Amino acid sequence: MLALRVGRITLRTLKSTPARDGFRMPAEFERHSGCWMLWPERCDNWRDGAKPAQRVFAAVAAAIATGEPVSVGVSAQQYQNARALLPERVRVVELSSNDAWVRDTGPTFVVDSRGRRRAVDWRFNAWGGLSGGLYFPWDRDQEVARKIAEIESADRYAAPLVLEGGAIHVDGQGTCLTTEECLLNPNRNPHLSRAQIESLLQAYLGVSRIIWLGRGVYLDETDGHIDELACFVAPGHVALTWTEDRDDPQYEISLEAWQRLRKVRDARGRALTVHKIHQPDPLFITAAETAGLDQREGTLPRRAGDRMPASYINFYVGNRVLVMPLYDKRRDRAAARALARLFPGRRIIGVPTREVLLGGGNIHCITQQIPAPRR
Ligand code: KQY
Repeated sequence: MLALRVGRITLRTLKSTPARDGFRMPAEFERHSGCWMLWPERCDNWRDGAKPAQRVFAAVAAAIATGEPVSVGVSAQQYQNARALLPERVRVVELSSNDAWVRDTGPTFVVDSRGRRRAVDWRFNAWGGLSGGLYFPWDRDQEVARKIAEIESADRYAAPLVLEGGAIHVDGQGTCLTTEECLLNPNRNPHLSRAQIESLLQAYLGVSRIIWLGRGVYLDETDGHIDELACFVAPGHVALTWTEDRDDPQYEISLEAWQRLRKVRDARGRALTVHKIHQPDPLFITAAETAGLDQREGTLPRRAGDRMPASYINFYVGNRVLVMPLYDKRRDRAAARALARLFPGRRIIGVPTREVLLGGGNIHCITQQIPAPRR
């Protein structure tokens, strides 16, 4: 066990596992102490000097901050700009990273029944490393989880598994939802079998049942993160992105996920109720949008005409609000109504997030909840 003394608190890197120590990852819809985000700035991923994306990140932070404290990590160069664009109630902290996907680079927090909270620090390889990864280098991203854990005074488990937070969802009652396309992808943990990956998920998330879906959302550059495809909205209830268009390649993907979800049981033996949320109509990158990007070797190039992995599932469930992406008037309203029915205690706030989608993700990907410790 390595230890670091911060004031009167000693922060430890633990050699045990969360499950062995009685910790579990709570569901996102359980109570939070706060939320972390990172500030977008790299000009090869965020067009026009990242200015349009920064405005959207600020709107997301402002919406979440109505119900819980929000912290935003930002580079030294962007500190003053971020401070000026973010509401005063949002804490701005200097913290370097390679990009702004804290769902994937931040810690996964776990809690126990004694009111303690700890952090799981996964290995990160920029969604596939040197074979299929999205950029190089990613050394600062690898350090994000540890830095946030220290700021939050959380002891840390260093998990021996390449995993991004967007690749898992849990119900807080022993069940984890994930996809084969991502977690079994040879560009993540080629030396581990499915059974070994399952046992690491059990050990580090404190779950006993893994539900595997097949592929993620069509053309999702993360290799099919679950957080675009499906999520728990309550124990025993899953929301799934959906389309009725049989000619859309997403149709088959969603149908197969639905069929699997209808067959499985969760950790407590319950059958799952699946709530279909119709996807937005297909969205494509425009030439004007790609023209605003810097070209850089080692970064996945974006091409005009490419379809983006738009889904309403990539929302954030805050203490008082649910912050959802808006794309097109035709579909937004139905999705908002469906989410309002699924989260009756929360105000639904929609934020137009095309600028985040252009970077390859959405609201869930740019946020990371800190669960409230519970006794
Ligand atoms: O899906 C997510 N959790 C993150 C998307 C990252 C995209 C990087 N360009």
